[in-house]
Amino acid sequence: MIRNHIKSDFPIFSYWESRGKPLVYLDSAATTQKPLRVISKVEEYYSQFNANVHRGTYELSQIATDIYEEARSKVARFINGLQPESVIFTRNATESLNLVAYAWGLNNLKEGDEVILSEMEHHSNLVPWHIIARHTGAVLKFIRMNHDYQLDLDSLRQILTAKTKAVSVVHVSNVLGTINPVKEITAIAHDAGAISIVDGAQSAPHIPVDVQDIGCDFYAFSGHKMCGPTGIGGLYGKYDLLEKMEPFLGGGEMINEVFPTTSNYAKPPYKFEAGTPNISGAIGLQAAIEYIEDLGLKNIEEHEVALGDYAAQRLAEVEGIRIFRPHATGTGVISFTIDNVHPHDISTILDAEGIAIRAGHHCAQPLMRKLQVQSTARASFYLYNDRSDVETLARALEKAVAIFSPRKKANVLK
Ligand code: 7TS
Repeated sequence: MIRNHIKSDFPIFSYWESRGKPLVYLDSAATTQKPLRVISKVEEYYSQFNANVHRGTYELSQIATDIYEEARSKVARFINGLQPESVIFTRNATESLNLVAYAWGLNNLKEGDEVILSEMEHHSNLVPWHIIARHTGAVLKFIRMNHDYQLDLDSLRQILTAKTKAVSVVHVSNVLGTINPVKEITAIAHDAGAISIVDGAQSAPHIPVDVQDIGCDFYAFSGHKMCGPTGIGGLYGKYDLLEKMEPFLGGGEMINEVFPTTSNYAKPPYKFEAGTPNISGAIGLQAAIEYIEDLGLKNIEEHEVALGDYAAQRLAEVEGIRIFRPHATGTGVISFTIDNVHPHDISTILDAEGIAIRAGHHCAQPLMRKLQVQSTARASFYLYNDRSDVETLARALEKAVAIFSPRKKANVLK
């Protein structure tokens, strides 16, 4: 069980109100709110320890470096990475996935090679591969999704060939909440001699993640989706692969020696951290991980599944609603449409009630086409949400339905 009064850890819930109504924040899949503990840690860093890292010989810089490296160790332990050096700090999951596509893909793919993705990918795990496929002549293939919004592993086995070099899939879908069997997918990829890449943007914040158990070669995530600051994320990579890879960006601190026309590079993770990193972001991320760990990831997962199940059940009562959620694996993400009410209208009506949801294609246009919708409304729950938020949402949706139903409108507006 998750403890009570979590909202009071987050200053925004006492500051922000919309038209006199308290904030009901249901857009955590986009970004989560930040607890005071994280905000204070960032302030403490800038107030007391600010200096650049890995370059100063003075004490303050060495302390800043130690704090930054401690954050890396914390991230490694959080996802059970074998060693801190396997964790590269990036800006976000998008940058992490681009790093793999460019630094691994450009140098390991040739014409006719295949990269397998899935039908439920976020654009962050599609567009980088489109670019790399154009550069290399590699071919993209897709694991199919079945009617219960789950990936069909038989379709993966069918499309795998001797030319498949990488399988890159989302761990938890940001639209459907489906938890994909990434351990099994990784095993299938490895059996075929391909590497496995996991987009963990929606898993690291919500479920316990063990990259050694999954066995994947790369795992990407964002700090801002797990109570951390924006502008900090990470990429876990198997060290031997990272060692063999070319850099992604060139510049200061990623080098060993530089000559006028050539250079050679530092060891990972520094080879992939050109320029001054987001030091305060890494420190804030460590504080976020400590906050999450204090609550317990198992508790967070149970809390969100229970809330998601309750919301799915409660929202099913809303007239004309269609919910896109797998039966087998529940999470705290609920995408839906309502007959005759555009998702943007739903969002606008909810906003007037102080409820923040997202409406749109959720950066997953191919998935929208597969679902045969232009867009959906999406409520995404996190550790600070509770049943009263679900109730407020359900009541506001009933109001939205009534507003768009002339028959009922008169009663509601009375
Ligand atoms: N992968 C998945 C599965 C995501 O949900 C997102 C962001 C990303 C990658 C990219 O994360 P970023 O931190 O690099 O932007 N998803 C969403 C969303 O669902 N609504 O806003 C952003």
